[in-house]
Amino acid sequence: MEKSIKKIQADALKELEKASGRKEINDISIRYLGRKGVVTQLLRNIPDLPKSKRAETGKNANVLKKTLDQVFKEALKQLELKTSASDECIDVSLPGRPAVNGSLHPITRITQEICDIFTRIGFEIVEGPEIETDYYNFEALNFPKNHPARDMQDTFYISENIVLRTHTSPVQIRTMKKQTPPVRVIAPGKVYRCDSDLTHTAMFHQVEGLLVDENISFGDLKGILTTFVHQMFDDQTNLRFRPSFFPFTEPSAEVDILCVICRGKGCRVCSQTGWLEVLGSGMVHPALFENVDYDPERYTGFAFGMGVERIAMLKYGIDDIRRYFENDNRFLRQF
Ligand code: 2NM
Repeated sequence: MEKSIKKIQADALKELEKASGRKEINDISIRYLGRKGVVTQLLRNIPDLPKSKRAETGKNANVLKKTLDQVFKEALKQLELKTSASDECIDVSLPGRPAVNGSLHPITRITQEICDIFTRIGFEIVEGPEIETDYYNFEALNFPKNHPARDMQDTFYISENIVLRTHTSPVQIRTMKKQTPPVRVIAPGKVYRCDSDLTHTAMFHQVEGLLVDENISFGDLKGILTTFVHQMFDDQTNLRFRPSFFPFTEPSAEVDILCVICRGKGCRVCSQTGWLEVLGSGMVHPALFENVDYDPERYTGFAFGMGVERIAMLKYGIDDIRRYFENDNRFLRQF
């Protein structure tokens, strides 16, 4: 019996030496230690041995069981280490993964370009809340109580007197209430209107500007906005000032540029007019000065506003406003 225990161990180790895979090691383990395994049978037969041999053989058989158990476990562990080492090794000859560069959203880029042009000529950037009171969004800006823009159809109401701002002009009112002239500010930011189709989204971006001082004339408005258009598009761009109406300015003018697509001949983009509207503007209405406690006899000023999406569409030749908000990287990467 003593001899057979030693032989069992020797056989097992010899078999293990030849084994290469996980399955082979497991099979050997089952053959020796499994329910019908060699060692298991041996232990089961111990009660049938002569009494004098039982204790000694039992002890040796248990040692064999423990030894083989450890040896098999160790063999599996070594195999694991060897395979994970080869799985995890790095092929240094492979080309690296390209690092993808991020880029600014076209709306961010154009907003910054507009702001840069105006800050270079002395304007300051101001910001304000996107949730506004009826007073700052409409009342202080000289919108009459029955003005259609105040309609629930056009404005997002949070409550009777609280709205999502429909333009960034309330920021200019807040600025004028805080400081005295001269005031030279531009207000960039998100604005909201209850409106969406091919050319309108419920949220869009605006930059509005305001300049107030003594002796500011419509000539100053034309000079500053001509400089802006020449820097934004190119300095050969033809532009015109066309009479218009806004509640907060009098007189008011729309600024058009010669159509960048057809050069004035008339096409689909300019609706056959040869001109594209890029800005709204005008001389600040004296009623606004009253509302912010500026003396309308002493101060005059001009204001203007533009939609950033629209400027970017004209500059980059984008034909659908929804492209900005689809987050398709193939589109966004180009800017
Ligand atoms: C426009 C057109 C004309 C404008 C007016 C003001 C304020 F608050 F100072 F009076 N800010 N922006 C203005 C004037 C905006 O956008 C089409």
